Amino acid sequence: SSLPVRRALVSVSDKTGLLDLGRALAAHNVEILSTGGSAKALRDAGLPVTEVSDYTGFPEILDGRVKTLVPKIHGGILGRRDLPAHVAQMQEHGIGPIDLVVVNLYPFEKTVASGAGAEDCIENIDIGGPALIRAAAKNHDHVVVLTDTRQYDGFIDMLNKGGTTRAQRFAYAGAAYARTAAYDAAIAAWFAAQTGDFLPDSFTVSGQRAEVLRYGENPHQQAAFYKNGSARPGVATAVQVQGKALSYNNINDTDAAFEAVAEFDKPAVVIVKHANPCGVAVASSLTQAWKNALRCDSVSAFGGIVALNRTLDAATAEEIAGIFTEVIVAPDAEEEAKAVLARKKNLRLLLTGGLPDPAEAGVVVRSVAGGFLAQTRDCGRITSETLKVVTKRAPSPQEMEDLIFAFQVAKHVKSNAIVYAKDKATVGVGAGQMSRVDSAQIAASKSAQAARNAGQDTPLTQGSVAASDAFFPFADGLEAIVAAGATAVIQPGGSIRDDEVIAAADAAGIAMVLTGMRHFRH
Ligand code: 93A
Repeated sequence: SSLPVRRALVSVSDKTGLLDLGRALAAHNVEILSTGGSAKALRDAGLPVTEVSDYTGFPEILDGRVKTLVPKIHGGILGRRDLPAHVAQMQEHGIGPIDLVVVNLYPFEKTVASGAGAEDCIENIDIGGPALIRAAAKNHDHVVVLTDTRQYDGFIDMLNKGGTTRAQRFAYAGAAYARTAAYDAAIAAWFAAQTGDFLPDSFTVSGQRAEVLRYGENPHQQAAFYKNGSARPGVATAVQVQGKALSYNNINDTDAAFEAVAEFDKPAVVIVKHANPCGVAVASSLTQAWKNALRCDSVSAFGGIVALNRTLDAATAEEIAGIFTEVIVAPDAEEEAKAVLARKKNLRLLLTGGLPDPAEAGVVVRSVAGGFLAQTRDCGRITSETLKVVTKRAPSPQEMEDLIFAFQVAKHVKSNAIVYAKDKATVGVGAGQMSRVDSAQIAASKSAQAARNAGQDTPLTQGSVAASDAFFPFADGLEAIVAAGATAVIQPGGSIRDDEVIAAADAAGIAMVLTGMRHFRH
């Protein structure tokens, strides 16, 4: 079901690879229509080419601002070959089908980067090019669209093999819209930069709509929340039942808490402070999970964000309302629970209508100076089948359950992460340290403090298990965990000193399992 190419429209600012592409098209007897500069380059190389103005019978006007913006071009791209009415109208108006559109845009980004003045930048806003690209991409059932010179070689291969498949045209169409979106984002960013202000209303990231926030991470920073229209249950789609408007930090922390709580099937509670969990528990009821999560670090939980993976009931709401909480997020809440929370005017209650699928594919983005980084979401999930016991002692079934729980929590803790857990509740969380040993020790000493606060002398880490988000480069991190009283450890493995680490575990008589999967989170 390959689609052959009979007529192409070529209009490119960047002439890289143009002649090779032109030669390939000529070799396949493709009629080439082209605009001024592109047509000249092809003609100079001896390739047969028809000027768009000759083809349409309408000259390029307004210094080239109107070259291809005519029905004979756009009709030829947009007409559906499978609809008799479209075919008839095209014939009636003398519009021939165009099967391939090769366009790269006026170099707006390069012009801005060169330090050019405003007039020059504005003249380099391409209007006709994006129109051609978007039209061709829309009609990808019948039209191929190339928007990047690096696509030419692959396309020429397809042409030599008889044409393109629908899947290939679909992929080109997606790339085309990504290009026009990025192009318009660059233009919008330039406009925003001209005023010297961050203007969330005009500053768009890939066309996403912004909601202006009162301020950013700190009061002297401006901020906005860009929602991408995804239906994923979470902070962007939640209904706010009560409370003040969410702040930048609230949104960030709520997201961290809700994504973490969605990892668990049984009733679970996650308490987050500063984007890190300070208490996580799974239990037979939400109330019990809340109590167990709070026990881990009730000091940090003050002013925290609480996420639940079940409909919030009145008894649990009553418990949570007992301490100062910024945000509660849950799939739903019983009317009685809402009534309990209504007494706390400032507390925000967010209902998401469901839980996100932790395994759902997605992309996460962060900015760095001069650009941004994108990666697929960390959907990795270990299963008991893929774990490898490497010590003389194997974990007991109960330890194994806690190990898996602790590792799932560690995935949501900033690196270096060490998580101690017992009976499906965290008893110590060490987050965000530059040294893994520090994370292990800080979690243990916080846990000892939590025990003292509760009037006990045995630290909660005594008899717990521990998870490490990445391997132990040396045995010292493992030794700190042993010193805290843990009896089993889960970690990815893969260090060149794994043998030393395993020997230290054996010497201490503890069990160790390797996951083969790392959960860095920076
Ligand atoms: O000025 S435009 O916005 N008006 C148009 O009708 C138009 N058609 C194509 N710019 C337009 N183009 C752009 O011209 C293409 O996107 C391409 O970047 C450039 C190619 O011009 P030339 O072939 O004369 O070098």
